[in-house]
Amino acid sequence: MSKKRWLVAGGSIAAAVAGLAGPAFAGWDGLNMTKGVTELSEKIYDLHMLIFEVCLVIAAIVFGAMIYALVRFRKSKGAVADTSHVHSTAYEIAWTLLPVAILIAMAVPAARALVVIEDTRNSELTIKVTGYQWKWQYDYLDSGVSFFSTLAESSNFARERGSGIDPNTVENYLLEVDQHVVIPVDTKVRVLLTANDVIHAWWVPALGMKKDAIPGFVNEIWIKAHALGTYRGQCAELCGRDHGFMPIVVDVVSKEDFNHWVEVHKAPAETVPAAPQAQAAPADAAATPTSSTNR
Ligand SMILES: [Cu+2]
Repeated sequence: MSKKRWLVAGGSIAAAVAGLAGPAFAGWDGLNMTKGVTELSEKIYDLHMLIFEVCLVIAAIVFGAMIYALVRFRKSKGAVADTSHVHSTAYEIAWTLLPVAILIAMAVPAARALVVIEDTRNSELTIKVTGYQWKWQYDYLDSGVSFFSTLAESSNFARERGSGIDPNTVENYLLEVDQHVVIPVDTKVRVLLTANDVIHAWWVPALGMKKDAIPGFVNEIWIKAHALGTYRGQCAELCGRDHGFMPIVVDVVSKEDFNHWVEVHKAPAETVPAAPQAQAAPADAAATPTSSTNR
């Protein structure tokens, strides 16, 4: 191929790549993982970007060298294979040690992030999350607030076959629940995850963590959100027919608003057992060993 034809070919490839990259970059935020709003989500995002950049550099070097060699030493230019480096011990050692060194260098920040992720000490609040087919139960262990959170009626009506409701007209379709989880901002919240039937997984992308909720096991994650707002997620473990209909909605509110919310929501729990205490006691006693053997 003449120099001119190479230039034309190169130019059209570049144009094609630019054409593809244009729309892709417009939606880049949708392609990449979210940075989220918690200490952990940002750590995980930074780690992800660091590893991604290392991969980009490696790819540029490897493909650059490969393309250069293909073009520069092509047969049509009279290149003859150089066999002097075949089975070279020095080369073998170099291309074994170099990747090992890169992997170790990447493992250091990854291990550091893992240690922080697993460290649930010094949490200020604990919420037990129990997965059911197909809803979530939330127990605030410190204050006794407890409730179930199920798919909002607006989504539930629209999802039914022949409902006549256009899902596009439903706000937060399949991402809205009747009872939001409420957590205070800038507070380390420990979340205990378990399930009462099959395996579910609790996942709110903006909060950075996703973990399985497994019957008979208690998994834990922690969240420390620094931005007020409403964050939505879904069950992330195929758990049966209505797996797609058990979303998660978390409200991050100020500490004052959270305390107020706790006061409002724990009030009925305190007044209800007061009257039938004598009746409830044997039922409780009978229920406790069963529930503990189930664990
Ligand atoms: Cu599920």
